[in-house]
Amino acid sequence: AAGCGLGAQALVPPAGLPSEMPAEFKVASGSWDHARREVMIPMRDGVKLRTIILVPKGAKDAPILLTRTPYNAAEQTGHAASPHLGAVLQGYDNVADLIVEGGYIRVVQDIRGKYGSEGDYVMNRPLRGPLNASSVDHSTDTWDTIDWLVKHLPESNGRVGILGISYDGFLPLMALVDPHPALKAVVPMNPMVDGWRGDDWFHHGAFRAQNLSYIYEQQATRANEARWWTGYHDDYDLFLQAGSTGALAASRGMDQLGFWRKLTEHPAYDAFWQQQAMDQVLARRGPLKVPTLLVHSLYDAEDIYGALAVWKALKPKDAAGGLHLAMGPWNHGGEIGDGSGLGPLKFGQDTGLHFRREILKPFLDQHLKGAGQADLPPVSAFETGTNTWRKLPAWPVAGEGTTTRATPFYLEAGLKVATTAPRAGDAPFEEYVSNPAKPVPFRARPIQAVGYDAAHTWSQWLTDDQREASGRTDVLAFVSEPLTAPLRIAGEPVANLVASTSGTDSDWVVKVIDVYPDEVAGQPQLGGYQLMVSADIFRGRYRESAEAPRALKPNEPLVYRFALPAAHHVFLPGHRVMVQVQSTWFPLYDRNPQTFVPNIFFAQPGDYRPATQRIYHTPGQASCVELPVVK
Ligand code: PG9
Repeated sequence: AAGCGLGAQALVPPAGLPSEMPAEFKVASGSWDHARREVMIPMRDGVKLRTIILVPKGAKDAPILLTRTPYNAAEQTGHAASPHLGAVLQGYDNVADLIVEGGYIRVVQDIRGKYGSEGDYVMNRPLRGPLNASSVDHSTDTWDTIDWLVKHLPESNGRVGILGISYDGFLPLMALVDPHPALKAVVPMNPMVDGWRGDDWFHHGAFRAQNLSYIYEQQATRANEARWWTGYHDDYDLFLQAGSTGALAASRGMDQLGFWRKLTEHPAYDAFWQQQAMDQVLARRGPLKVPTLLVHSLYDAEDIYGALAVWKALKPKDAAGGLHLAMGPWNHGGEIGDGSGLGPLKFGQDTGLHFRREILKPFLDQHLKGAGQADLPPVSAFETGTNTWRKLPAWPVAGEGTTTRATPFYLEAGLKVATTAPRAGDAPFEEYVSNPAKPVPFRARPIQAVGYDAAHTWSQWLTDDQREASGRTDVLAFVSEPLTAPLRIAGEPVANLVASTSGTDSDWVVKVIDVYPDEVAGQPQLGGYQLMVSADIFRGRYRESAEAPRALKPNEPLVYRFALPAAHHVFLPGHRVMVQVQSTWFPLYDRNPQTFVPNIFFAQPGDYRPATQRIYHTPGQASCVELPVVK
């Protein structure tokens, strides 16, 4: 029956040659050290969620460790084709060593609307309420899932922990809303908490443009079959050629995607974002009901805001002491892997293993296995610079008998940083031209798209050497004299810029940088290194109100005060404190056209204009960064 053009199509199976493929192939799992079950768990609205359950052979009274994910449960429980659970779990969202050694039943579930689960998909599905008129959300789906698990897994001890990274760290926070009684431990790792203030979608109102590809792939199809395409080796070119992010998204058909439409309809911090902020959602519900271990990464390139925002919101209500915090020198999710170093940095120990063995394991043993009270301090925090784990009574404090004081480090004439206030008579400001046609690359070009395989270094870009930027005329690099004593900081630096722009809108990027000595005997490649300790961007139109953007008055020195991500760092003697200021950070963030437009997502080509920026440093107009110095 084969004919030209019919190719491999067999119109009718030729008689006399039966298929070689069995109707249903049975995996020979006799030698496996675990049983693999795949079930569709019914939610209260009838939608069924694909749930993969891995039960260690011979399990009895075993605790359950659950992860819910939009990133494919089959992949997360199939990192290797192996009969050994440890090999199968080597990868995202699993703490494989702890799960295997602890004899846990491992459960990973596709959330509603993604991969093997039924139902429809809504990005970070909000709680039932003003943003969700349906009868279900991640709180109810988790409740129904846990209820099913404890009733259908006779091998379990009826105690469930939920943990996950990022989006999968946001889902455990949802589980804390009306928690199921069998939920005994919650571990949100690097959770998405507030998408506008400082997590994945915006930072202080500037849009994280490189996440377009994520939205495209997550929302276009149930199993992410539609892949983002570019045509440029350098993401800098893709985004610059496209003009606004709205134009790029439209060229990719993203107007079909509900979340993209919602993003463009809510560029400001309105009710859409305020009502989703999980730190506030949980704070409004009163004291924590389930022991929770928040995990924060100091070099988190994706959700550097969330965990500490939840800590700040809930700790004051935590009389029972059920809330703990672990903070390490990791990238986003780095705590589940080898934490011996990051980029050029070496920490002298596997900080990831320390976290799993000395912090996470005692926490889970206590709450899921009924082991004794874990000897855990409220805060376990790694201090960079000295490479020291510290057990702290709270955060941000630096330890017993210490106080932390917001100390101004002033930007001064001659591109200096000093703790003495600027003097009258010095040059009143520094000036640079910010040109949207030549935005400052956020890292050395060619800039890769966001990616997580071995070929991508996205996950460590926060440790990139900032010399790339400090040599540019559109970046101001203020620097101190070499320190003569250690400078220890613990908490959030706060930028206080007195700045003007010749435009009517502007972004301000402030970076606090540890400048290494010109030569470093122990690690020559760190000679003169400019390591970011804390950095963020602020979209000027929101300086008076995050909810109601306003045009800036041209050439008017205005105060911009905004928090930078938390640091727990010691600037060692011989190092210097640098503060860099610039007005673009591209293409991680979209460009501010620097003329006030109703909606930057849809700025027109003619709106993008160069602007002359001034950073003031005179008495009364003294720009500074307040560092949380430990006394
Ligand atoms: N927080 C990660 C992310 C979310 C949305 C866009 C890009 C990254 C994550 O869940 O992996």
